[in-house]
Amino acid sequence: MISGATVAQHNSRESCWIIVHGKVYDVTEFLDDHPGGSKIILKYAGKDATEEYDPIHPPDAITTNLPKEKHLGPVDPSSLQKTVKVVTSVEKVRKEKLNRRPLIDEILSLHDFEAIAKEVMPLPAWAYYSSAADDEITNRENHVAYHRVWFRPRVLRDVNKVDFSTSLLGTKTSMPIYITATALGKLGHPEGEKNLTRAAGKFGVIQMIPTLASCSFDEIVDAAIDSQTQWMQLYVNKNRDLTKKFVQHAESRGIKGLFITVDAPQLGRREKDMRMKFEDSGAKVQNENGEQVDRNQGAARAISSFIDPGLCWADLKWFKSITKMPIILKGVQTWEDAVMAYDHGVAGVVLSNHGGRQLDFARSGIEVLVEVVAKMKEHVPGMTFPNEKFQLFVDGGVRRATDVLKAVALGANGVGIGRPFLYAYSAYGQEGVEKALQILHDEFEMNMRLLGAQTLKDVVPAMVDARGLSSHVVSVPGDRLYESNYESMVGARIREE
Ligand code: 173
Repeated sequence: MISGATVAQHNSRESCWIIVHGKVYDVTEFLDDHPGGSKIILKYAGKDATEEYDPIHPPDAITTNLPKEKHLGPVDPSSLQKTVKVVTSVEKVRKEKLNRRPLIDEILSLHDFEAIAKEVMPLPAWAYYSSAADDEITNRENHVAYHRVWFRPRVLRDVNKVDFSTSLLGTKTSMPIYITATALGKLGHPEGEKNLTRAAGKFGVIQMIPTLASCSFDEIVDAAIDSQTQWMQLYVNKNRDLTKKFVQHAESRGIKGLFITVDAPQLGRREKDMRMKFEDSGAKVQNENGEQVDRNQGAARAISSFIDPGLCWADLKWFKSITKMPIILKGVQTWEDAVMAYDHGVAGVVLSNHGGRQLDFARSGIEVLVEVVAKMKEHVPGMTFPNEKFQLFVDGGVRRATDVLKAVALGANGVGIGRPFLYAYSAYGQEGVEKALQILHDEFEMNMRLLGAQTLKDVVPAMVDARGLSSHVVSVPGDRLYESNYESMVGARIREE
């Protein structure tokens, strides 16, 4: 057992020990190799770094990356000085607001979770989850695009019973939605992605596990019940051996779909998040010590440096040779690429712009869906949508079951929802995610009735008027709930002394 006092002596660049989950590690020689830079480790030199470490690393990152001889052993817990956490006034206000959250029964829509999460989440988590690329035009367009699709409901169709279950990549799901992949789940809640797994299991909904989850991949799979289906989102590593290991491990653990992200050869600039980082650490001290990595871009940039920008169509053959899982390309944004994906024999595409976090002025998934369906029908005469063999998914901006039903009417097999579930558990834990799924379930039931659809087969193109979808200049009533949650960007400001 190592005493806390001994650890505390190793508090410099010359000798740097840290404590993570009760174990002491000598990271002196690792400092310059740390993808997130040395400065952040040095902040915790001689101290317990667990709290900072947890959201941005899988639990085994330190044990696998550090040679055995640098694992110094357990720290004597009784020797650790109880660190008096300095609670900032911002933190105090946040905690106090947490006690004043509305009862979960008072939450009526996914927008409500966002409104509460914004108030009660740690600021860096809110900045990271809510931020998007550049001027966030695509981020907002993703939601607004659904306002350009209107319904043509049918009447007198006996909607006593309605059934909106379907099957996605061969798995039955209670609703035509799935929980899509989002990174760094523990920023918002200590249980991170497991909140999503457990709620998805209860509701018979599929969860896509992110490559850059805070929980380890196995922890997330272990949190699932037997009958539960999980997919995996893949960032392709420059080191293909590592990618192969990861993919084959996922397959051996029963993952039912491999979603390769193709819209992020480089991570987009999310200025709200970046500005938060400046304010957090003080712009004056940035880039001391000749840091290799630009920490200004936040943890996400640092941990994404392994992603291969050289990934290309020719690689798909290799992926097919290493796995039998269906392969889906996540982040297709034109009909040309959808047709190429089909010709390369993949099982589907996600029409997505990464929640507006990558290329600003990329079009919304729902708009791309319409052109993809039309051009695929030309490409393959007789092909119909939704199609079993080439599945179309859409994500981005979805807040209501009506949004999902519009996508289904236009030919989507299923729709991914990401941020709303993060907000749900950041505000209310697993119970929040369950409530969010229940809200969607209730919305589906009512809207199927109001549309005159007994099953999703009745939700056909004639049920929507999407003529205005590709016109980006239309005036529709504003969405007040959405807009009151949307946080306006602020420009550079003079620092207070
Ligand atoms: O959108 C993201 O933030 C994202 O996909 C990502 C990618 C790499 C590291 C962290 C997050």
